[in-house]
Amino acid sequence: MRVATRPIDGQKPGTSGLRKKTKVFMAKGYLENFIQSVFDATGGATGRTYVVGGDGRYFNDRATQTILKMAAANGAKRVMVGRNALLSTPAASHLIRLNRTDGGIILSASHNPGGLDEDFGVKFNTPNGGPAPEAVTEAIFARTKEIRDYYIADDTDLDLSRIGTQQIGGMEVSVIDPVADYAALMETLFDFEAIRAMFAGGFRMRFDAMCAITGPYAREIIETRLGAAPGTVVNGTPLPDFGGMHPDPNPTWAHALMDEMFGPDAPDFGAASDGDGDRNMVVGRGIYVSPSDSLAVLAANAHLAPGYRDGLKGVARSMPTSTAADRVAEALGIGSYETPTGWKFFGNLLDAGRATLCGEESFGAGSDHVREKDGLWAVLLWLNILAERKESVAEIMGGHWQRFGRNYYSRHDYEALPVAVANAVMDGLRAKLGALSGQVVEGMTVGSADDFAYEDPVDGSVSRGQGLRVVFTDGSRLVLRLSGTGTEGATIRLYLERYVPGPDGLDAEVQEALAPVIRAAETLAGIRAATGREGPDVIT
Ligand code: G16
Repeated sequence: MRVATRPIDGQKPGTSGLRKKTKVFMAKGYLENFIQSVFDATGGATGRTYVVGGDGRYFNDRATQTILKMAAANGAKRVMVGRNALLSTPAASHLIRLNRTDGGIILSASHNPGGLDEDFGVKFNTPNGGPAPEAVTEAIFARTKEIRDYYIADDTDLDLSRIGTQQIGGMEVSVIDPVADYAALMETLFDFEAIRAMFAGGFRMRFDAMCAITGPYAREIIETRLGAAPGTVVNGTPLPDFGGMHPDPNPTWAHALMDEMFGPDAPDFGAASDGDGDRNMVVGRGIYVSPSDSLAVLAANAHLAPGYRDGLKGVARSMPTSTAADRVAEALGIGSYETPTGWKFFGNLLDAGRATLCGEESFGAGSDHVREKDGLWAVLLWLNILAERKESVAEIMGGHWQRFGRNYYSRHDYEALPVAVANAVMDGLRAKLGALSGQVVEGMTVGSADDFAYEDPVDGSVSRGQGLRVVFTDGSRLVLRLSGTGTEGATIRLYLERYVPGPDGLDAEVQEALAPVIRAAETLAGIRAATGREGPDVIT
């Protein structure tokens, strides 16, 4: 059935797909316009195969039914969908690759809260399993501005709770177990035997799935296959509103896990993951591991896991992520890459075999096993490393800093600001950048300052305006950028880094160690002065 429609403003994908309030997505034609634009901008759906699934948030089920009907009406051959329309983002990426489909549609607003009054999102992934690169998202956006009609099958809903194959308008729909293929992939990468032995020896862990998609995956892999005690996984049932939680694994939102890990009788290891399962937070007993440090430790120790025994080809990080991983890459004699924020920028490096591991300060890490960041993968690699090294998280971190020095690191978020205020802060600092070099701020000399631009070393594409950075001659850095994933007002992210080579000064409190850089940021950018805020809403 052909339905006449009109372009809807603002369907521009951000850092990771199109994210809006759920009610916006539920409005007449909104989802339909975007999905039709995805098909149109990628050469049409005729004869094609796709993977479809999402993180189970409110509207996930109904949106999936709409997408299936639209794929059928657009002539797609086959769609694979997770049971009850559930798939974690990394599992979807794996299925796209495993089944060589023409791409996938992932329904998620990631770590943003879910519910009728919260957030929803749609992301298109290309046949390599990764988020569509900028050229593709631009083409989709261009199409949303000229769309005149969409196609949708006039069928009844499918029963997505039933594993097996069904037909809709001549298209085959395969409902599959969302966990099985992903769990099998993890078994090829990690030494399950060694991790099982560690759990059998009394190792205790807490995994907080935050009522989001990773629950079923973590229960199957960590409790059933690896033998962790029942109850290791908490908040393990995905709920449409994530139980009212903000499924963002950081010390602010995963505070229950933090309290337990810093409390009496803490387990040996704690971890949490986000709404769609691609983010992770790792905590040891009494020690929080920053995502930037986690990437560096994973890079330094990955060879201890069977999947990475032959070493790494290179390590990539997003620009605002601390440079800790670069120091490891240098020691290993492998390439290191600095990309803009957004997992889509890692795809070419992974496809070209230049990088094996990638990571971001925003609680994302992953490898070339899929083309998304992968929360559970990171947790399993940590478990494999702990099983091999037989040291605590604190001992591993201490040893790492002794060897490489420590990059003290933190991110300060100022959320839901009026867009004009946030833009004024950015414009103010941007205007100063050219004259900063050589200036002394808070006792530190500015070595360089610029608005980050990236030239992709594989396809030569250039992405400009990716974040304002001020680098001091002692290696300290501050970076300012606007979030591309929020749905309300603007969020300023201030990234702060200070390097201490050691052997002394490696055990300071993070915010204290960063104090001069925090002060320099306020002197240069004046965020508090401009916003009237007393401090950040979230500190990671
Ligand atoms: C997405 C992207 C990440 C990015 C993060 C934060 O993660 O995939 O690459 O680092 O957003 O982006 P921003 O700073 O623009 O808000 P996710 O987990 O939300 O898909």
